[in-house]
Amino acid sequence: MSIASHSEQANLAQARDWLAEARSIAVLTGAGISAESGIPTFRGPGGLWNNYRPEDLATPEAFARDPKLSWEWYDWRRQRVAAAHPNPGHAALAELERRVPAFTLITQNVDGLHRAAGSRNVIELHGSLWRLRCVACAREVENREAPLREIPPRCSCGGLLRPGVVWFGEALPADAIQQAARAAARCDLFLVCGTSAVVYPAASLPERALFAGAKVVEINLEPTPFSEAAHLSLRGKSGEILPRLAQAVRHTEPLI
Ligand code: BV8
Ligand code: ZN
Repeated sequence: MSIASHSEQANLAQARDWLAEARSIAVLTGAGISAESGIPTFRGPGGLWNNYRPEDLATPEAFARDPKLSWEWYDWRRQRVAAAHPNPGHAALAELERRVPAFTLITQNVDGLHRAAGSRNVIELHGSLWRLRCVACAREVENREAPLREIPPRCSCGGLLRPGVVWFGEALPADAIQQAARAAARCDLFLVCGTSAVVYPAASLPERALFAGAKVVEINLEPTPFSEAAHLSLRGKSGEILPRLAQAVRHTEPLI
């Protein structure tokens, strides 16, 4: 644990005060919150995308061109996630949800670790690695095989199954992005955690909260394009910072 400088201590104290007063909180998380669970992030040091270009693999064209290659990448990621466990950052957000009257967790992650940590009201903007969808009959199935028995996996109708995630160029689920936008516009405190804030429309949510008058606190290992706009940008690991923020609401009785 790095010895925080005076200003970092002051920033943390300010964030804890806003947390203690908040009646409604919305949170946007990205791959950074799962990094301490051993899941590589997309960008930044050791990121997934460093070996692949997003355009190459996380697109409908890539899947249509070579479903086997696409599935080999997703099968590898599913196996990485299956071996991972939620970390103290996920747990802190699950605890916050139990103690704050209105709490919405919006995630870009597809690993399912927020639910595994006990979070209940989770909006998965980019879908889930564990849901598959048939390209022929559109049936959706939950599949936890790691590794997959057959690559590419097939639907009972014989059609090809694709990962139930949102690829570049694809629209996000309308209900998910609408619910997320509503939560961002209504909250009094918005936390944005472990995201490089470059993928839209998810990255527009912190701005929406800001314009609606919420206090916005970023928690991230490195600066992002949003760091300047945030009221506070706490530099460090989410697995260390979030539990220290959650302490601020420990005086309240759990609501559920
Ligand atoms: C859409 C799939 C339209 C699932 C993903 C030009 C300008 C603006 C926008 C665009 C543009 N060109 C194209 C677009 C649109 C495009 C986009 O935003 N592109 C970007 C790259 C410029 N967006 C889309 O295509 C979206 N769809 O716009 O559709 C439309 C509308 C109607 C009808 C039809 C079409 C779809 C976007 C979703 C793409 N899918 N993934 C999967 O395989 O995972 S995106 C991918 O990036 C993941 O979902 C990931 O969640 C997401 C964002 O990445 P992050 O989560 O932020 O992760 P990253 O590694 O980048 O950053 C991690 C951060 O954590 C770092 O800052 C690091 O420092 C920090 N960190 C690391 N460790 C820690 C930590 N922080 C704290 N603690 C730690 N321990
Ligand atoms: Zn089918």
